[in-house]
Amino acid sequence: MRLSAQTPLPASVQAPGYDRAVQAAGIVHIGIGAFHRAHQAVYTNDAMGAGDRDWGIVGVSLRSGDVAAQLNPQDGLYTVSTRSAAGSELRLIGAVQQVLVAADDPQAVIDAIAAPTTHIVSFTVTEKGYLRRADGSLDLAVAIGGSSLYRFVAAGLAARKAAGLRGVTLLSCDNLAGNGAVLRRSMREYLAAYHPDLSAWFDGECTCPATMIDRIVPATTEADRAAVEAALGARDEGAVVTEGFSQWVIEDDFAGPRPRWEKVGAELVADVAPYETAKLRMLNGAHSALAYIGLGRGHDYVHQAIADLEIQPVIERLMREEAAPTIDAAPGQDLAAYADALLGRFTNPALHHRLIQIAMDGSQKIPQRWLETLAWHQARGAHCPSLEVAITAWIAFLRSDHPIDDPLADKLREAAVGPDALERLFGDGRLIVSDWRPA
Ligand code: CS2
Repeated sequence: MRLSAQTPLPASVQAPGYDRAVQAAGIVHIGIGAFHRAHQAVYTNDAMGAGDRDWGIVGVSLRSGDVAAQLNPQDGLYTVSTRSAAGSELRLIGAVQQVLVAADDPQAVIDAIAAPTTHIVSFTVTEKGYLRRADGSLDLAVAIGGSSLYRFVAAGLAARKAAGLRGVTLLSCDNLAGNGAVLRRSMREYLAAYHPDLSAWFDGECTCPATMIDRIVPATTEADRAAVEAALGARDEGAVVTEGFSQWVIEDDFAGPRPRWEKVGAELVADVAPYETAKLRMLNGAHSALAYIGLGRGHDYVHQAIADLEIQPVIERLMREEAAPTIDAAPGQDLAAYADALLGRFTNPALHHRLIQIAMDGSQKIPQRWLETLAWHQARGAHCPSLEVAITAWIAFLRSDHPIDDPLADKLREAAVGPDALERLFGDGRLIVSDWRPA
């Protein structure tokens, strides 16, 4: 039997706790992968459980029909399993109402953004989904194409303006430095090129808050689905598996109403930068290093790589001595305690987080995860031995027979062969643009 609104829940599974059938959709979320379902959708579900109303989520996949096929036959319902050494806990999440596939029905996506009940359009489209060139500007030729977020947002905003509706908050939830500013800049460049009539309205009516998002969400496996089926008594094709930890820090700059996410664990702050920088350079920086060094040493999972006594000191040094000093901590932000907590999370043996999942899209991740730290130390005449090991491991990975899943895969593989790989990747005429230069 497939999970649906009719499924009787076992007593051990926590139910949504509000009447799903009467909630309007207040959020359109573009890029509804496992991360969104284990993170923002859970906060939103819990805000409705705490009494907020009309924050249902219309999920959008830009290209693939997979998530729509998982969730639509289940009335948008799915489970989140949190796993730790202490055991596993299962919850049913009711915030998602339906999933649209932009490639199949573009007008439905535009209509959802233009609906009067919609106040927030949020995004987890991964680093490469922002379609920026290496210099940070929007790739206008690609951005006018079929699977670009900009096309749908611009058309939805144009319809809102024409109908005399207010603007929306555009909320980026991707691991980019200054994700809100990146989205605002790219949206402005898109509108200036293709919808100049909307530019001033966008500036006056829409905001793009920065966010720091954090929860480790490995790709769901068939074994995970089977375990959920055994506990639930129904088949959940949309199941997601994650850790107990979850963090969301949001810049308090909304164009209109929003769920009271702060009632259910999110932090609304004036400046996200110290949290975001620490997360990118310490957590994600360590993750990418674990991925390339760990794969090179024959490991499959994060918890195996961090248990390797050759690797663990490299990661500790990366976080504590290389990344942490570059961060201008917020009052009360304790970076040493943060590093301790991260080691504990990486060690979680109940979470099977594949290194190859983290290794993908290195060209899009490495600048904000490693190179900003390297440039900071270089400007002070210092070295980063751990990050240098990590870069060497990345180059070895590019030369290996692992499949390279990266928008620059062909160019990277070509640049990585031969003795001048560092120069071709990071030197003059480089593939990866940053302020760091190899010595
Ligand atoms: C990981 C992140 O796949 C990756 O690159 O580093 O997805 C990481 O698990 C999340 O950012 C944790 O919040």
